[in-house]
Amino acid sequence: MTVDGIPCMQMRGGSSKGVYFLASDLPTDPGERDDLLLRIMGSPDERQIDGLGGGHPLTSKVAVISRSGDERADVEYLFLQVVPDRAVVTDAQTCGNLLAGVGPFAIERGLVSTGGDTTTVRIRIMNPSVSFAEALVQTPDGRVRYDGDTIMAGTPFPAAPIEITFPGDDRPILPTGRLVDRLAGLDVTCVHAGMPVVLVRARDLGLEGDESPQDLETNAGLRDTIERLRLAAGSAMGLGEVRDTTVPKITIVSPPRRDGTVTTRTFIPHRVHAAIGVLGAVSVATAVRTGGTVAYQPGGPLVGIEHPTGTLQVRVTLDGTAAQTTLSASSIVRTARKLSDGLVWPRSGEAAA
Ligand code: NQM
Repeated sequence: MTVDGIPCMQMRGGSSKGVYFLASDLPTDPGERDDLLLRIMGSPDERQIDGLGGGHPLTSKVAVISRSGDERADVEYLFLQVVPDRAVVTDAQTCGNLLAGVGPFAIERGLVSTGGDTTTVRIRIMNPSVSFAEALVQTPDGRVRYDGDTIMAGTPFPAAPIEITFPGDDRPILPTGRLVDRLAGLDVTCVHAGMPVVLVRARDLGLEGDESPQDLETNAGLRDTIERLRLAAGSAMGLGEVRDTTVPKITIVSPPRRDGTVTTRTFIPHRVHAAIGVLGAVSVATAVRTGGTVAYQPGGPLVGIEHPTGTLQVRVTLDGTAAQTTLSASSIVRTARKLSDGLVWPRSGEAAA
């Protein structure tokens, strides 16, 4: 069977990299769509050598964009994580990093018209948990501008800033209703302010908290503990059986080493993030500013999240106190870059036995 090329754009979005599609260029049936995406990205294969995926969860991501029927949004964004080494495509989480490319992609594909030097793109997020975001994209001369001076930790090169704001809602950020839970023998805080995250103190795991991702990933005992904790937290947080999903994330917290508020290392959930996810960082920041959690630090709305490749600044505005805390707004600055625009040909064969 001859398969025609499928239009797509490759973009770096924040500190991740992915393939962006118009929904109308993909099958509407989710099973057929996911099968096609596995064949486009090169999964299942740790190296994804036969596809566009980069052999790591942060470079094996897909954004599906369409015009929105909701009057509160211009476009809809569905994020799909294509697992590199397994035949799994999951929509259980969104991705705040690929989100940075959604505004530019929507403008490039003519779904949103530019409106002056900057253009606001209103995005409805179709994955569970976060529902809307607004992205302020630089658009001088009616075109998306990618180059600029903003350096974003986790990406070595400067680019044009994209300011992303998330409205909050009235859901408590602590899904278990407790500031601290005892799970898998550890005191942890389970938080969900856009991304389900379990916070655990480095010292409770016998760690300093500033170990390299590679040292953490190769520590077999630690990986076992993290997975036991994750499975227990999944049901405590109402996420059900999480063995085959990419949530919750586990963030190891310790005191800041530089000018930030907290040091983090995040399992996403089996590899360790080279930086930290955007909504993961929003969740961590809300826990940092909520009295009584395992990460509490008093202070204002700006929280500096230190991670393996720098510091990410998140602004959070909270309402309520203790277990009743809610998030009323958050914002973050990201950058994005168009890498290629063209057609992709999916693999047709199955893996050799
Ligand atoms: O938390 C990685 C990333 C992400 C997700 C992950 C993200 C977010 O850095 O919003 O952006 O946690 O799986 O792209």
